[in-house]
Amino acid sequence: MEGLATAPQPLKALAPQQVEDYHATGLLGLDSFVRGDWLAKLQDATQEMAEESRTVTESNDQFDIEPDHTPDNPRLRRLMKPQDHHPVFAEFAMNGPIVDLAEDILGPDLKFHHGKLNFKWSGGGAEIKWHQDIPFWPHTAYNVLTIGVALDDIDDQMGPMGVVPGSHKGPIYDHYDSDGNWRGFIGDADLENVDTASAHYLKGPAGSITIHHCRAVHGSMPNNHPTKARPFLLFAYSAANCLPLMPHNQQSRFNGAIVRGRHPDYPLFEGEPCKLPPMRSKSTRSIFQAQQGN
Ligand SMILES: O=C(O)CCC(=O)C(=O)O
Repeated sequence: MEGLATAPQPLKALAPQQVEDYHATGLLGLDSFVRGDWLAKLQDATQEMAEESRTVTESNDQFDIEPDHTPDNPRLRRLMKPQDHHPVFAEFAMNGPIVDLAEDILGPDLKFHHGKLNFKWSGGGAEIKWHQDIPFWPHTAYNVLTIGVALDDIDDQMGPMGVVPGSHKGPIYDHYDSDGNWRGFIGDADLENVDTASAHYLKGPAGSITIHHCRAVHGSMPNNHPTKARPFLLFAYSAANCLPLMPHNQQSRFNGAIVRGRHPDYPLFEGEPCKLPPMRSKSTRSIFQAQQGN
């Protein structure tokens, strides 16, 4: 694949082998990377947000809720734009230790794309079907990645995210159905060509990290833990010369913020185009709404 960023020297958080592994497989997992104060502050902010969601009766620009969410029994799917709703999330996205990881992989000029906090509630919290990220938000090139932080311990039962190694070097699959409707996942016929059985699952103690390439095929099963939600904080970054081709689905004052280095003189273009998603609409507000149809 063309256009891979050269890792800056010296690296700030990763070993050279880890950067190489990321480029070879399209994913990287790091156990207990976020610790101490940062982890405690993120967990507290998450708890505050879950409490705030009790008053919500239908999904809005902040909370994506399951159909049976109630004040006594909140069932959150996602907090959209966590960076806009709590200063701890904003500070973490702009200056937290994960920014070094993004810089080590993408290079010194680094841009924030978007953030989300997927809750995947206990007792069946929604699956996320196999998909690639880049069809949701195409860019001029593919130096785009997402960093996920487990905000609680995650085990097999809790629907950990699985990423198919090497799939970032394969095709970009159609995320529309055969009638041309946006569905936000890869159809069964295409999935036959993806070795989902080889997926690497992010499990581990709270503070563990996953990094996945924007073309990597990934997804997760429902959370079948009887009592524990699976809060998983995700922030996407790109090399600064890799520009979004469509408006962001959600307006955030952080969209496009340069978090390291400088705004580039020229954009980077990679040859292979990505089919565009529909223009912003209710059905594209969150992957849960697109995939589950509610
Ligand atoms: O929360 C997960 O398990 C997967 C996250 C993801 O793929 C997404 O939100 O696009």
